[in-house]
Amino acid sequence: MPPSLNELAARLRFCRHLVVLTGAGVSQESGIPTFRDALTGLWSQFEAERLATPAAFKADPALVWGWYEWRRAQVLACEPNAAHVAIAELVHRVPRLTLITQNVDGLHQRAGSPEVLELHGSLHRPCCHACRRPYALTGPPPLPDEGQRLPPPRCVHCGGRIRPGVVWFGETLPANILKQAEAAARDGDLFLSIGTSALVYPAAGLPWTAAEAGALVVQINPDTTPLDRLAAVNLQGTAAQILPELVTRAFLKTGESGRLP
Ligand code: BJW
Ligand code: ZN
Repeated sequence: MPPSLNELAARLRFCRHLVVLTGAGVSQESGIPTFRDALTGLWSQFEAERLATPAAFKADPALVWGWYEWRRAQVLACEPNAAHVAIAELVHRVPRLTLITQNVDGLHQRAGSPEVLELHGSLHRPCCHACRRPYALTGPPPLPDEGQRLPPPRCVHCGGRIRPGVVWFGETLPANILKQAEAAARDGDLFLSIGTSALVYPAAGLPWTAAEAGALVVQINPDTTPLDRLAAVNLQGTAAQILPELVTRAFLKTGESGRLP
């Protein structure tokens, strides 16, 4: 029988190394559409999966840059939600926490999580597509109209096109960050997979690595995913509903954790 929420809270209270993997679902309640939600408005003629490729950028850089600038403006207009805040709170409650995200929105950091392994980069750190040098953004973008093409700026060093600092399909993940995420998955005793469709590799392999190494894998998602058959516990619901309740039951209701700051 899967453990109840109270038993899971007890596992959380006494865990040694908590590993949290998040996906787009954790930001959904901040008003940011998930990656596999249909695009809306003027973007609805495109699929996110087709825009997030080096081939799309090569074919139509202004379309892809316009889409990312629109998304960056959207993210900057949103706030972290109760799920981001609960995760940030956990760093003070467990002996060791590794937070791994596939998200590029920066909301974990804005909620106060001090260290975040960003597997797929960040909307806020564009770089040159040719020489990879970082490009300094000069403040929030003017909100482009939905569907608006914007020519990407040029690199001051080599004249190459500036691109979003994210990892597209077919590109490799930052090796050092992936290595740290894989090491954490092998070491953790409790692994929470939150708000991810668990379809995109290598991130989707991390819970499998964790389970193989003996961690208890818990999933929080309102929908089904390929992880349903791996996770020892599937908490069906939204991240902002479930996480604060879990943290409260683990650390705040009993008052017996002994780990309060
Ligand atoms: C809620 C909720 C709420 C809703 N609360 N939940 C092995 C096997 C097969 C293929 C491959 C493989 N290894 C590599 C590949 C190829 C490819 C891949 O995985 N393809 C699959 C689609 C099959 N991977 C790659 O290309 C990666 N590179 C790589 O492996 O390099 C080496 C290599 C290259 C080529 C061949 C072989 C090896 C790179 C992957 C980069 C992914 N990049 C993107 C775009 C980032 C920039 C951007 O944002 O635009 O990252 S794609 C997109 O998917 C984005 C996301 O981070 C990522 C994951 O999506 P996520 O977060 O799971 O979101 P959704 O929308 O899918 O799901 C949301 C979930 O939330 C849903 O389940 C909802 O139910 C739930 N939810 N509301 C909680 N309130
Ligand atoms: Zn350059």
